Amino acid sequence: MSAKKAYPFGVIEPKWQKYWLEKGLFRSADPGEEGSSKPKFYVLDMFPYPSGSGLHVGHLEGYTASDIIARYKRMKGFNVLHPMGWDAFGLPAEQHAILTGTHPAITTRQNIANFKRQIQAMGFSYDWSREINTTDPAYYKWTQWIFLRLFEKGLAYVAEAPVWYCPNLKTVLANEEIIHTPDGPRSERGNHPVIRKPFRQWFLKITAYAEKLLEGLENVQWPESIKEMQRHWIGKSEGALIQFPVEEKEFKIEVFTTRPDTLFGATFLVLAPEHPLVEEVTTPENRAKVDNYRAAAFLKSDLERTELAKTKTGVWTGGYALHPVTGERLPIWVSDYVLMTYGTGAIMAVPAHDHRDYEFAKTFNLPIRKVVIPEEDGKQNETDCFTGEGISVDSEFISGLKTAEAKKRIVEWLEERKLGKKTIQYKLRDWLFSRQRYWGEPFPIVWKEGKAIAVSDADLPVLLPDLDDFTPTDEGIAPLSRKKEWVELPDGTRREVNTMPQWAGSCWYYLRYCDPHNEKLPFSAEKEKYWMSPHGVDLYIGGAEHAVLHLLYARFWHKVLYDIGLVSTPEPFYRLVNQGVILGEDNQKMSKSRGNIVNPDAIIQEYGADTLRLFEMFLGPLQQSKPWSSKGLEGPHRFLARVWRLFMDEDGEGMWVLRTDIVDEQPPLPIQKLQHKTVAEVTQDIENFQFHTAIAKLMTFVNELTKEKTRWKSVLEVLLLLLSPFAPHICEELWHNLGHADSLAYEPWPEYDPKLLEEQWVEIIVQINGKVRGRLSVKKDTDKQELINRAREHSSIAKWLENRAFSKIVYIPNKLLNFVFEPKE
Ligand code: ANZ
Repeated sequence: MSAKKAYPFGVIEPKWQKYWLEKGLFRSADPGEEGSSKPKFYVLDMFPYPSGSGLHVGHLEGYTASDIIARYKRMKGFNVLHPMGWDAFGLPAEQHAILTGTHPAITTRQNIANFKRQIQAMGFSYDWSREINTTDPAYYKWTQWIFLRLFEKGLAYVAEAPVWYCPNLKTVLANEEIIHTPDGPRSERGNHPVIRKPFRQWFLKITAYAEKLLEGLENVQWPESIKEMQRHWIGKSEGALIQFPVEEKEFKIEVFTTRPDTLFGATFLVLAPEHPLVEEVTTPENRAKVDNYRAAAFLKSDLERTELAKTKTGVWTGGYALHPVTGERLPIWVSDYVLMTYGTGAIMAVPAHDHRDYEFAKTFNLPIRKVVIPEEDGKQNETDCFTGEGISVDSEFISGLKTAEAKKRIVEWLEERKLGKKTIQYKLRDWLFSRQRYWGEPFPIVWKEGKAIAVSDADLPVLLPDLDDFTPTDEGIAPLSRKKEWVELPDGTRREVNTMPQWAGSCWYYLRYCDPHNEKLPFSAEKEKYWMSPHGVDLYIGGAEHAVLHLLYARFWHKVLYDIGLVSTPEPFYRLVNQGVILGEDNQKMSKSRGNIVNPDAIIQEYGADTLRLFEMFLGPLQQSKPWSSKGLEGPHRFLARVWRLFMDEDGEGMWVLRTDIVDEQPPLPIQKLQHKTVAEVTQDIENFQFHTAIAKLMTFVNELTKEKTRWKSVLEVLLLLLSPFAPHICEELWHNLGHADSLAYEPWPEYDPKLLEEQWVEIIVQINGKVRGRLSVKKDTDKQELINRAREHSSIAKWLENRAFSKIVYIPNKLLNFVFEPKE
């Protein structure tokens, strides 16, 4: 008997998939429906873009993890929302259409069918009655509707701006869609070179939410690295704006600095090449030089311009500014290391304390004046450029002050004389929200006499019309502009011809899952509140590559919806878990060109979905990157075959029958102990997303049981329940063979008796305002935060914690956790 065909997965798996689907077993109960009085748990996957190449093993890693949690939570007594859908607008379907002439809607439909087949073949417990598709007019109607809410609030506007344009893709791209490589800036999608070009575009005012987007990060359970990336992207800097009068002119140049305390070390000013005052300050003798320099700078990317290592370039304008305190003449230069898109586009250069200014001063022989010294002696003369904080020197009335105090004093002084003020700057830019492409949501906007007018809600959706030719034009004019009868309306208005970027549909899809068939609203308040309270989606699993794009955009839309009272929580996603990247067997990123992509269909054919699920989790810790190994499939497969043979035997004709030595008796104490230990450990591991170690413990359990002469039915049942979130098909089959009529999907998760465990297990009493509301069995010395998380997710405790802010948590190690709330008014 070959190990591969060691049990009949080819029969069992389709059979149970059909059973689950036909019974609608994983339909979650909406508020008011039977089952909705249970505590709820919303576990979300990042929905896929249905590409032509089908699912890859990386998708399956995250989806397997979320499915384990969904199945586990159901058994723990939760009403689980676990939906799936398709993020189906986007470039690849359109590129394919341009090449083959097939309408993107057709390709998309085929790809979705293929993805769905592959996902269902994995036995994931999705509630398919909630399936959504961002390209469905019944869905994008509401994407347009939400856009109109942003438009009404002044958060969507049109502006002419230099933006990234990709000549290959023939579209403009958002900052977030550009990657900076040693060969210059490139498009994230397709890796094509991109250039800067001025264009009339739609923008969303995400900058208005910079502070809220920062603050909200404090209240979510996300990996610190992702929070850091968002903080960095938002880029908050506290500093000052300082006015420098210009010699012989009426106007002043305003600079932004984070180090106003270094004002007395400023020896020249630098303007960005695009700065409007360059014209005004440049003297006739310097004009030609300055103009040439500006033209060259326009072609460079911001990253090229600001790179530290780069040799500094620049030109003198011939003009002078005056130091606001001393009145000293400071030459005004133009250099491309100063960006027009940040601060005021002008800086005071302090070469003794800023590296870039230092390089510039060295290159052009400009004076360097030291005005800050380190607090500790000794370090004093280590370098000519000291960027740290310290004590001000040679700085008139701020000399002798420490940096923080010096900043405060100088800003007060400038504010009193209206020469400057405190300010906060963000690196975040408004979100470029239009694309000159076909396959996206049309804007619900018409134009009249140069004015953008909202299409009324009653006229939504604005349907995407059919086209014969999807090719964008060289000038980046949207393909929809060719459809004259669509663009020109009888009342003389013209439709907006750009479409929304792919990110639009994924900004709110998790809300639509709460109420996917609502025809009157994007979702009802009641359903939104039921599924999203108290803190948003309970668990969101997906790739870390979405750290700033999707996860920032969705948070922004959510916060706008929160401000207009459409959603009940300030943040969309409470807990975020990133699965690690699965590399090819060669330890390289999987890609078509390397030929190291693994096709799940072939594996399911050969080993079955249960083996693939186990294997995906057994590769290593969920959050870590790890290489694929086809040889590794044998291990989990043999394990499942061993599980099978604990229950089943071949009869004389080669048919599988239930073993005759399974007994309905109390197992001996050592087996009981093993069982309770396994339950405790597997439970703890699942709670901590340590699926690989949970599987290892189940393997040990099975090995030990295989050694025994007797098969105790009660122990075998516990094994099936524990294994079922990982390998649901084989467990359903064996559960059924043991004589159960119903699926095990809603059987209570096995309990364990702490008395039967070694003494390192303790029972924690959980109190709410001093009243006992539940108990948690955990390993001794489990830390406080972990306990709080466990309590929040515990079926009988969770409801006491929902929607309430507690004032303190009393914790007595290994004994008690008491949540203390302010009394209700
Ligand atoms: C004087 C100074 C002295 C500065 C010093 C730094 C150190 P972050 O922290 O990134 O906000 N700056 C301001 N606007 C700029 C622009 N448009 N392009 C390039 N550089 C710009 O950096 C703020 C600092 O970056 C500002 O503070 C300014 O240089 C520079 F010892 O002003 B500083």
